[in-house]
Amino acid sequence: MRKQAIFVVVAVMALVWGAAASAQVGGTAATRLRAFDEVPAISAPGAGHFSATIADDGSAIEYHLSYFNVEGVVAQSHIHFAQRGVNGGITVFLCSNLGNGPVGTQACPTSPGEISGTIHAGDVLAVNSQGIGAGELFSVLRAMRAGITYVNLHTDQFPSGEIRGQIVFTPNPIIGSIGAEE
Ligand SMILES: [Cu+2]
Repeated sequence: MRKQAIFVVVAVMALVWGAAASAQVGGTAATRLRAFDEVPAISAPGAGHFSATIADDGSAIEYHLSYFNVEGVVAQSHIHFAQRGVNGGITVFLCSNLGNGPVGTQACPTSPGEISGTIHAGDVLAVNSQGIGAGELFSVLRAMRAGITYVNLHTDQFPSGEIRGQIVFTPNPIIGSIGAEE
């Protein structure tokens, strides 16, 4: 009987803990961009760095992207949805010089260059063939936490991408304990 009661208490605690953990979406995300990570790989000297902070409530991604030694004329950059080694759809425009992004898309500076910005739900594009709906920032964040998003920088010389990096997510430490959640 006593053992059973302990089991129930532990099970309930695990459930509460699990709920708290799954609500924890805040953290940081980063990647190095390089030509070798393109699919197929490209031999070019360009490199870049992407870093981002994801709000604890999952409502925004603040990012910074820099790049240098890019050979082609910078055309556009996006966050894509796919695992390493696979080319996937565009979920978010980071910048574009082609006039093909959503209203408000910033221009990409020539290399070396850097941009920063904030992504909200309204910036998420549908990738219907891969199950992401327009505005589904939570889907992008879920993919980002799982390592299934990448940043790609496209140039005129390499239109499908010249440098690329798979995004690695690091969650914020869970502050407080059970019952401390808002
Ligand atoms: Cu792209």
